[in-house]
Amino acid sequence: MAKRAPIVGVVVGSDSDLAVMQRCLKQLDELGIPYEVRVISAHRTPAAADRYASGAIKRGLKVIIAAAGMSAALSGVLAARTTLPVIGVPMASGPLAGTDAVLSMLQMPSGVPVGCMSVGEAGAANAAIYAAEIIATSDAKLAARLSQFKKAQARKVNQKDSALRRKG
Ligand code: RP5
Repeated sequence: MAKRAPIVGVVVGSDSDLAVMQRCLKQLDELGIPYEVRVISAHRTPAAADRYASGAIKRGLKVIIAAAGMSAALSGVLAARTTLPVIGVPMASGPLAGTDAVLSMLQMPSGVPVGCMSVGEAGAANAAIYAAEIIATSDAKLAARLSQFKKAQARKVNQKDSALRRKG
């Protein structure tokens, strides 16, 4: 079967972010969303960040997920150059363990929005789900898969609750 063209662009500021972002890629796979992964740095490769964001719509992307740590400018820089929704995932890298990254994503100036997820693995998973929710507004099949995902998640919690109550 031919590989489907990516509709989500996952950009990491460094390859050191990739281990945590595996959670995002796994979640995108599970939801059946084709994606691409790039290492692009707002500070170390600013021209590439500019090119990537300004060409993203033309290449068929619907959402960009940007993960970065420390002084995390990546999501904001990408958002500055596209009208696609940009979802930021703060990485817990560096001595401030993500506090710095979360603040830079939360404190975007008016006119350049970035959707800021939680720090680390939970944020990585949520970025994939959030991207899916955006795309699902015009994709009924994906909306159905998301609904199944949420039901399965609730079932798992209920099973744990029942097991605990059986133990007494
Ligand atoms: C950020 O700085 C990256 O997103 C990464 O989280 C952090 C450290 O990068 P490396 O020094 O490990 O490449 O730009």
